[in-house]
Amino acid sequence: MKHFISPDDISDVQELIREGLAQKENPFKDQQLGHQKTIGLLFFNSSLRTRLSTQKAASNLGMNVMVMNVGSDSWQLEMEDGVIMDAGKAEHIKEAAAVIGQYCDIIGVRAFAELKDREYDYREVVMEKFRQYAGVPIVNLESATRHPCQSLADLITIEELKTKARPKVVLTWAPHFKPLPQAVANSFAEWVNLTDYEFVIANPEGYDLSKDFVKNATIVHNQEEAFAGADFIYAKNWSSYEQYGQVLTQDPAWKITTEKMALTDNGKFMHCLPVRRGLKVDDAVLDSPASVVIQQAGNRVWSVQAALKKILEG
Ligand code: AN0
Ligand code: CP
Repeated sequence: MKHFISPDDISDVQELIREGLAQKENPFKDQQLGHQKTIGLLFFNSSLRTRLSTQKAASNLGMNVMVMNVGSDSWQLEMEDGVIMDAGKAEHIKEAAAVIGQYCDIIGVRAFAELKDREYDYREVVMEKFRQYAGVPIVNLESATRHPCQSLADLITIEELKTKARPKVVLTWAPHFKPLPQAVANSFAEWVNLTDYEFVIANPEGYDLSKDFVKNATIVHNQEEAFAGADFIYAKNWSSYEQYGQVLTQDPAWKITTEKMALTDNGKFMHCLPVRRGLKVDDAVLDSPASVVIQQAGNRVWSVQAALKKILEG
């Protein structure tokens, strides 16, 4: 595997899930693979899970790890070509990515959507510039439109917990007051579409995700209807794709409650975290045995460890 930016970089999702589970079973089996190799983790945005799980996975593979918060620890980076750099940004991505590529064998990048200009965000400018100029493999630690390390961990978790060959998986929008990116939801849809699960997406009118990610998934605008008989409820807030980056509603009727979970077939509750208690989901759901969010976050180590292994193998 060359990069881990989108599912286009992988050949077989089931094989990658199996590799994640094998890493979980035996975390140090490939410790020689990363010996004397260095990974640089670049964060344009905050992180708890991605930062620590990737650091841990890389160290399990024997790698040296360097972490930098871009912009606050380093210079601020200019992404546009052909500009006269007479404002705040002191360094261009062309030099910065190429220089970091001199120090690292793999580079992980987190750069969220700005949610101002849909065309700009969906061009994946930051990830593509790193791919273009770094000269080494790039791992997507959540870009403007995708979060593959999260999605692979989500599928690993579903595979561990499913009680049916073909579980019903529901991605549901949940309320939030702040505009959040579509990346986690897009990516979850994109990866579930690589499986044979029954897949339903529930969101209010105006919140349909891009067709490029949703493909043939069933979209409903009635949450209760979606929850009926579900095996997995994956909650996430996202801002509108249609009216780009806007919060169109904060309707508390979309919050995940015990009553709604009772409509499922003993369904498990999933969320990528961080989650705002009481706003998106009731404490009673998060604190119930149905919630698998900690196991899911734990699996972030094994998902990225599987991806790093494939890259180190070339
Ligand atoms: C981010 C998002 O929604 O994309 C990161 C989630 C992993 N969440 C927040 O900004 C709260
Ligand atoms: N789920 C996830 O990516 O969490 P962080 O933003 O804390 O890394």
